[in-house]
Amino acid sequence: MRTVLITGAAGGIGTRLRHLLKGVYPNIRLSDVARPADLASDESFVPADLADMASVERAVAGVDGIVHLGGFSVEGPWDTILQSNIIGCYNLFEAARRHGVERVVFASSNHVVGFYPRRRRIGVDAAVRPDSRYGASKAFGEAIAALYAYKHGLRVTCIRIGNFGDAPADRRRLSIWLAPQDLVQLIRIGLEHADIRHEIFYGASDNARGWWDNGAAFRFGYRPQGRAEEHSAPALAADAKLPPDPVGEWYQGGPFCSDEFDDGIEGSPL
Ligand code: 15L
Repeated sequence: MRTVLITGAAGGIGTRLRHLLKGVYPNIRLSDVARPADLASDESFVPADLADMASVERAVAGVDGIVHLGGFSVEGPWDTILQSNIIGCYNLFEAARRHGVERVVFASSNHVVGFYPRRRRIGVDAAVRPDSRYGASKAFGEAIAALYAYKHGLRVTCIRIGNFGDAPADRRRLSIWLAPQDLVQLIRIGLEHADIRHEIFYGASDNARGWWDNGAAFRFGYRPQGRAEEHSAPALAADAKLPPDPVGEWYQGGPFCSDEFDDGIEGSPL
């Protein structure tokens, strides 16, 4: 990979990645709707609104690989999700095909499978159970990724990111935490591993309370360094201050499940 584009470069994960990936690839191009406030003189930036194909094509032209973080990263109104995550994701993959991009790493989310109970351990082959319009849009992104891999030969890796940050924030995040360096490892597997064709990985660190079978990532050499349990005391203390949420506490997606919840399948053992 000589030139790698990071979309959503001004967002929370994008901002960290810009710094962590510096020097890893000869050229890194950043893209977002608005220019990051702290852009350095040696960083290249192309503005792009994901819903506008022409601007996405300008951002994508000439790159070998893309880390697609762009889009709306929490639950939101349908039109926002539609523009950013549905139309935007289609535009990104279609622009990648038109410009002969070799690889895409797609930032999917744990909310694709949020409606599995916490007591259930799932792999990447479990049927999707999105917990929100946001989660459903990420499932759409995974579907588009598979389409472009199987039909057009793009090498694609979808990472179902748990919760990215320096430390897990509460009980739920002890199970789904993803340390920044571990995300870098997963992205580098997606961009560099010779055998990648189409893969789905869970974006989780070495979490003793984890819910996911991440065998696929391990087979590609992933060796997470972050250990959630080392942060359990502050995470549990923070958790004790949260309001009770029986539905959210049952399901893996937490508050994304209880938000707008009515007459759903509450407390299902499966
Ligand atoms: C996500 O997908 C969101 O982007 C992030 O903001 C968190 O809410 C995270 O999931 C989570 O589940 O904690």
